[in-house]
Amino acid sequence: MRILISQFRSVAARFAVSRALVVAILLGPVIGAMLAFGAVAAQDATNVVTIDNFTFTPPELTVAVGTTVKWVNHDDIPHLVVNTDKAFRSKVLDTDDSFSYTFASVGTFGYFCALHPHMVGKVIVK
Ligand SMILES: [Cu+2]
Repeated sequence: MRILISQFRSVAARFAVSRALVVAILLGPVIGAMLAFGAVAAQDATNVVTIDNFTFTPPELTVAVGTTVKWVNHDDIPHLVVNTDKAFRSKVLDTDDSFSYTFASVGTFGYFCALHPHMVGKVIVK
């Protein structure tokens, strides 16, 4: 009887280990994907200017040379992103449309919406 119990414990212990292994194997890619998604999301968040309620947010963004900034229109009316010095100009951005521009030189790049010129923002490239 004692032998039977110790055999049972050994089987139970092995089962616990294998179950932990299965959980680890299953969760590995999930956690990896979550980390990768988090990294991408974090990177995106810093370089995105959202357009909402006739406002560019953040109104002032500081980035390093070579950074791509993406403007996304969340308003239900169209907007544009036009650089004051004509370095870049988006097409008309409808709801959820986006425009990206890569800043290749240092400077301060003011921009506005050609349809609503009171909407202004700037990107400072260092
Ligand atoms: Cu506009």
